[in-house]
Amino acid sequence: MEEVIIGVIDDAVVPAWNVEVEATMPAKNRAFFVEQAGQYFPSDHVRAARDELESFAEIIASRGIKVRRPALLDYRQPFSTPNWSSKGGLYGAMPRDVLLVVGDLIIESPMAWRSRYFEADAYREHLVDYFKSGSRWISAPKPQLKDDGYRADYDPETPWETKRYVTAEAEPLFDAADFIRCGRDIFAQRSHVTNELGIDWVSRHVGNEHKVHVVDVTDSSPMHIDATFMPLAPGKLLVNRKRVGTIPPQFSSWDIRFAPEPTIPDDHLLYMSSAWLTMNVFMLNPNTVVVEAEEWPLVRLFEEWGFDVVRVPFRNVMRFGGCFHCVTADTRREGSLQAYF
Ligand code: DAV
Repeated sequence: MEEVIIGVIDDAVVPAWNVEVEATMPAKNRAFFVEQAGQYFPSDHVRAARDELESFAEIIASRGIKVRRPALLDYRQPFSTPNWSSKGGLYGAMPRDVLLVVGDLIIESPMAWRSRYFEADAYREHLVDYFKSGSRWISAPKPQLKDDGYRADYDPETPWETKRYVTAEAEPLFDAADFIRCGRDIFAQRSHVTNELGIDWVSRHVGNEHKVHVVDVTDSSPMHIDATFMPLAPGKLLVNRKRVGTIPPQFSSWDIRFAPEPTIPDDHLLYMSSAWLTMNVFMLNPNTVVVEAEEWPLVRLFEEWGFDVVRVPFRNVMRFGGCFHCVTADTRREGSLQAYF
């Protein structure tokens, strides 16, 4: 790892509760979202999360890795397009969702949540800078996100087996975090925020050097592959056994392990995700993994597996829907493009 963007949380705003939010957010938090949309999250939670996030950024920088941070923006500002309006934005906390980095290509994602329509703006200064130093910076076609882009018949209560996704196929949509790369191969999931046209769009734009494969995911509210399917290093794959159906054949000779059940207490409020964020770990190099400090079963699994483990407290950040992998976008790593399969 040479360079990474790490999000900021100070300016986080509760996103408007639309169908596409309802499809992926914990149902028990519905009232909170509906009442608080467009307002700051509770300040004690934000402060505690910020302290952890800043410590994490310092740990990364102290290892000689260049750290960039997004701009703080006023996400309480309402905005509109000719087709709809939003009470506000969300945050600049999760660069992994917004920016898809494939070698020297940086792609701004066409995000399915209306509240996230302008989220790439937080990274603008860095994107221009990367462009000036030679990156091929592009944005996927800006989605229109009209009402017909979402399924009117979508019901979050439908059991998984008969479930459809909340996003239709009206236009390409994807979040970068629904893709995870192993050298030349990129593994993707269809989710509520990434549709088939979105996966096709990425496949065509990463060129002949890369191939996109779709993973068979059985998650009932899929949004982002990085609490589901985590290639860690050559030959080592961490899988959420509750969410992956058939493991892609490419991994047949890899050492595959299943993530242990999270140990986060039930009364620890996670506004925006399940507790499986525990497996949303971050690799500093092929041997070193950053893990949430209290997740002892996962820490032990990694130690037995031969990794050096860096334990960092992050449960307050996790309230906001992401762990170490989500809050980062690694823009430069050492080494050349490899084929691992
Ligand atoms: O487990 O709720 C979280 C994905 C992080 N962006 C979950 C998925």
